[in-house]
Amino acid sequence: AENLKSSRGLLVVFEGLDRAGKTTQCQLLYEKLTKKLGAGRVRVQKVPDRSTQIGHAINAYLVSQTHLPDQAIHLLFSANRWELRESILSSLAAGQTVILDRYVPSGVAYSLAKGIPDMSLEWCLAPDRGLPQPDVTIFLDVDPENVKLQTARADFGRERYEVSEFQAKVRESFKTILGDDDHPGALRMGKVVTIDASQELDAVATCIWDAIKTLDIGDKEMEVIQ
Ligand code: FDM
Repeated sequence: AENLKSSRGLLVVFEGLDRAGKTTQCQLLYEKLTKKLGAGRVRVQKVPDRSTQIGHAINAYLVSQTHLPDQAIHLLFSANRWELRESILSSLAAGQTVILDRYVPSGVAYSLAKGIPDMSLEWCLAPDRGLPQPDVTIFLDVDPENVKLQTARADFGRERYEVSEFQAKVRESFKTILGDDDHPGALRMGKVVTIDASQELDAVATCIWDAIKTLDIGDKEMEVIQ
């Protein structure tokens, strides 16, 4: 994978509903890329980053310890991404590939799915404009009805947004944001690859690797989300 050896690191985003397998696939890709590129050349960043002060507030909201207006939690999620901006950019500049486990599309998709009239697509997207634009976005697509039935994922429902009717709306929002074969998405998120994540873990990993290894950013500069 010579094309992976560009001077800056790649910014890779994983997106999808809760329990789509993002965290597992982030780890598998991390291991594969580390083998190719060398130790320390890749890192995974979970978004939201629950370790910061803003992250603590987000966590308290997600586990229903606190109540916040929908607009306020939306802006906290965005602020949490802005907190990460500098470290993402410096990693990339130092040649380290950064894998993000969720990013801007989650921010927009979950808020939009609430169906609040004052929170339009435009409103939801505005605070994230200017954040680094990924080179590739991998959307792990699952049917929320199937997720609910998987016994291995029995702890589903712990957190605020883990309700399957809501997940179905989030899935539609993701499609609006990321687009599909026939429609361009509302957001420029680099090369968008949708993968049927109901397949076996290894099959999903293979699809992801196929998308990554053919990615050639050459000398492409980082762009921002517009
Ligand atoms: N989520 C995540 C949002 O609502 N907005 C965001 O900007 C982000 C990044 O928070 F339900 C939702 C998605 C999920 C929850 O995500 C926490 P993790 O992946 O379970 O930590």
